[in-house]
Amino acid sequence: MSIVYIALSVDFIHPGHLNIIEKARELGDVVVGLLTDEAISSYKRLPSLEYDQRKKIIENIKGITKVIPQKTLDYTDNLRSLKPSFVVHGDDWKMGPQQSVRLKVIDTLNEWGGKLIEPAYSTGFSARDINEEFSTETNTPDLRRARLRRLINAKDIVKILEVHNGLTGLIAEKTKVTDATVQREFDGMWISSLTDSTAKGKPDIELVDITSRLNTINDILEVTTKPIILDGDTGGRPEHFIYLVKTLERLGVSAVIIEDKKGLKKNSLFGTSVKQTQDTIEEFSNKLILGKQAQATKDFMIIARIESLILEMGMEDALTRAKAYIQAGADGIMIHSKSTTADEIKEFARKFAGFDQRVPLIVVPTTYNYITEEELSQLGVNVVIYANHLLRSAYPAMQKTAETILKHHRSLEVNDFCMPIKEILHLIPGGN
Ligand code: SPV
Ligand code: MG
Repeated sequence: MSIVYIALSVDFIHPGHLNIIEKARELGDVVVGLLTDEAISSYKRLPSLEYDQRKKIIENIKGITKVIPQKTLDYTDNLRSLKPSFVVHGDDWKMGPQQSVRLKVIDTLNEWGGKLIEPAYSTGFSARDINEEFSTETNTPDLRRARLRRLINAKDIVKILEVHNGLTGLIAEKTKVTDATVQREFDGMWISSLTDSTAKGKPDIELVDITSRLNTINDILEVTTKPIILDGDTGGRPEHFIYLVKTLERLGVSAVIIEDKKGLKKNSLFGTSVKQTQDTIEEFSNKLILGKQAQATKDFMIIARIESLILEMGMEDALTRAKAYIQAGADGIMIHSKSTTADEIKEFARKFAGFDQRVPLIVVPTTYNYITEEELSQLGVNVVIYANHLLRSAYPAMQKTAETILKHHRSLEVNDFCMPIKEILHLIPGGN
């Protein structure tokens, strides 16, 4: 029998897939190249189901001989090792982002006289609508919580955007930019202490208590599906931190980042212009250990944030602390800097890459924001957090509107920079 190859990602099976599989079955023994998380996340959103779950579904479909991983969007490696007589794919990829992948498949098949078969791709419904519906319906706390680790494993760099309420959550959830080959979107959300406090008109000094922060988290959880990283400030007293860990896990938050400061915490970007005290390595490690012991799932992450560079304690201190916190069980290290150049972050990242025991590295390029995601990824950074930009862009816009109304004794002049009433009425579906 001839070998017939199909590549699938399948979060769910729809008639379009079954048409392809039926066609392939007529031609020979069907081998499915199941796209890994890594392959899928290189061009679109991570699927709701993990690779092994998707594999199980495909293996149980009639007429599938074998399921193997396809680790890139590019078919070449799998095709060269299998040398199938046929590849079957719906004709929908002749247009759009997969055009170049298709041409490469044709070239590769030509090496041994294989053929590309392209049945008409007509499902009668929108796979995209189903996908969006599906990701909301299957968004249990367990699935959401686990998604951050999956993303870190699958992607060169994970992109996280600051959110501080349901509406900004929706922006992080839905904003997409598409170019010729990929669709770009944010991977998850950062609930910043600075912007959560500022949005409430309060200073960023751990004054907004956990109950209030949990309300913000809940508002965001209700309308989004992407993973959440909470800015946990200092984590508070170890006895309180234990409760925070358990609560966040239960809600489906993926990670908490706590910083190694104690006493009255001030925002890091004040640096040494205000009094701030760094915790001792022993005390902070102890907090991490207690947090890890309190954790019930394997997926939740407790990330240690090092303030040595912020407090001008030096690179050696930062590196010593990173080693100690990893030893204490930290699932990731966030290294913060308020420098306007990326030099100290680069130096830290290079030395961190040489550690025997390595965990994901997280950075917050607010002051050194000329650096690109590509450069950060090359330095070995796993997660980049855009920590405050939605609130910082909203405030000047609102201020301008308030001033314009005062100036003109009416609101006509703000029309140009306000969204139309019709648009805001339809912004959130379900209101009419
Ligand atoms: C926050 O966003 O609240 C942070 C990052 O902790 S920073 O403001 O840079 O300290
Ligand atoms: Mg903060």
